[in-house]
Amino acid sequence: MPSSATPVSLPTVLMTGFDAFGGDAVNPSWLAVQDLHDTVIHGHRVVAAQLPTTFEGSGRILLKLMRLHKPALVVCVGLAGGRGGLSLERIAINVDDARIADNAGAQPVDVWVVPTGPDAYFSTLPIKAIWQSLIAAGIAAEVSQSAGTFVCNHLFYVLMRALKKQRSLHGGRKPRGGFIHVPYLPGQGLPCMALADMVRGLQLAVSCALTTGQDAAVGAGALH
Ligand code: PCA
Repeated sequence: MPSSATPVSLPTVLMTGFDAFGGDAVNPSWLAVQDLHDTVIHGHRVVAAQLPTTFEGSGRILLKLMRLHKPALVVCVGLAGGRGGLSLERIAINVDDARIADNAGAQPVDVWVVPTGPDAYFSTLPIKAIWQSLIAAGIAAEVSQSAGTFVCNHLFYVLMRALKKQRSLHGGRKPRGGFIHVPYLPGQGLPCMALADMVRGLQLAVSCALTTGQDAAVGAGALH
């Protein structure tokens, strides 16, 4: 007998990674979030999407995905070659300043992300609590004070601006979000991290963001 119960659709977590850029063959940020696509974390279904490494396209597509999925949480991920662990970005700044051209050939220098926007937005992820849970799980991690001035910072700024303007959803809680940089994969450069650890770390970060209200009060000085 067919069930009369209406299938309950789960709230969504939107995760994004970037395509390869700057001469690299792959971008671990996309490989890692792709692994989490369609998984369920604390009653939320993960939707993973790849964004182009372009100033123009990345933000535009992110906003479209946010309108479509109405996520309770958004975690954007990118590669930061040279970082030693998962970098929990604290702040997005209102400047594009590209050392290399993006994948569309654009290379903005010292221009605003949003000319009328504030200087910066803070992540609304509980970055200290996430840091603690990653270290407890044996995954290299740090709180980072700069996401750079290339496409990742640009996307982070667009994300935080969009979240700031949103009303509360899901039981009165405002959707939260932020940005996490991952290191190189083994063979891509040093320092590096295995893909499985990146995936486990991002899953833990999502889980922590969905279950932590107030961030942990641990000083940045205590993190190293
Ligand atoms: N990292 C770049 C852009 C795309 C990516 O994965 C950055 O850190 O800006």
